[in-house]
Amino acid sequence: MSRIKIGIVLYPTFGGSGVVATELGKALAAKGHQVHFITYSQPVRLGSFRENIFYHEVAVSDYPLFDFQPYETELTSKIVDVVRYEKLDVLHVHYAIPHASAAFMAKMILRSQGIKIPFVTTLHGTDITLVGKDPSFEPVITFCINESDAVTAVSESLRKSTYEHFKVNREIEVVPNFIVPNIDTMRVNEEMRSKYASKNEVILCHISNFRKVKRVEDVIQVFAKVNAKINSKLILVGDGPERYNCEKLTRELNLTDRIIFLGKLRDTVHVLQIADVFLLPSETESFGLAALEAMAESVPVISSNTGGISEVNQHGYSGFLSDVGDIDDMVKNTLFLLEPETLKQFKINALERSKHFSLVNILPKYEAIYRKLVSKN
Ligand code: GMT
Repeated sequence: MSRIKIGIVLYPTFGGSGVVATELGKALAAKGHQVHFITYSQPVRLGSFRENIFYHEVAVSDYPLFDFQPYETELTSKIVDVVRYEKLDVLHVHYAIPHASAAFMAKMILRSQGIKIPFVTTLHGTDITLVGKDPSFEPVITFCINESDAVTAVSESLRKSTYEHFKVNREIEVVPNFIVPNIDTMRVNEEMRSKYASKNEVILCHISNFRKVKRVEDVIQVFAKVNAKINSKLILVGDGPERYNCEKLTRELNLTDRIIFLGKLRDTVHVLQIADVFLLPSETESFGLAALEAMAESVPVISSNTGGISEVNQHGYSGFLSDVGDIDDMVKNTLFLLEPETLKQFKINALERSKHFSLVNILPKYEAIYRKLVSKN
């Protein structure tokens, strides 16, 4: 199988799209492809020196004339440069805004220089369900989706929403997110767990970017009711606009000794290893990568049934799903799940379900898309 030179354009932050794009690039590089990441700061999951991986930073200039720096223009110029001088075969842009329009513009510029470059756009969620629907973005998003050489969505639900909300007249392939095998053999032990909870306490966990859409206050409300019945601890990982409100609510509920705010963590595996249940009550979620990552560490999931979560978390098998905001139902399900024998079985099921999203099943789907485009070029 011949090596492909792929340019990956992504957000480098803690968001799911950046995590998926980075892990995909690392996996492609490990298979012998050459991967060039293009973004404004080092992707959080990129880590250290690895063969076949290159990172091209987009420097955002700071001219006093601009009230808003033209990131998309700087990104486009960087893409043109990298494609031209690294002789890339294909571009893969994650998150439509502004990556798909930058890729389209770069493609046009390169075409004027006699260079052909196809691009794949992967839709991740809020680029369609929240931001993309905004009338000020919509014409650009519709155009770029239609002009991409291939388009993928991370769930069937997101594919459907894209057709519902945009005048899209082309095929969108569903390529689900995936789990990278955990090569870290160190499992967190009882001693580490005991630092956060005593033997008779259970640990609930939530990981997110604390945006409104994640409904972290619901996590706290569910926890408060569960804790009233079963001695528990709640570990919250991440940071974002809602953190202040969540801390305030924690104080109002007198739960400061029960709820632990860890802030942002580069690697969440070890926290998941001491958790019993993962909570994801989001308002909208195109896939729910955080839930999948929990399941891969044998942690069953209590979630809302919005968007693509039901394609990941299987109701009554790897966890339970409730309507958005139905705190009482989530409490009922959590208490049921925490019955020792039930929990034991659901932990096994969660791990089993996560295997459906193994990297080995998903990587060839992206490789096939790249190959098809490269052979057409
Ligand atoms: O809000 C987030 O979780 C970040 C966001 C992003 O774009 O980085 O996540 C979206 O993409 C993830 C990876 O494909 C999905 O797992 C998330 O469900 C999706 N978020 C939403 O739809 C709210």
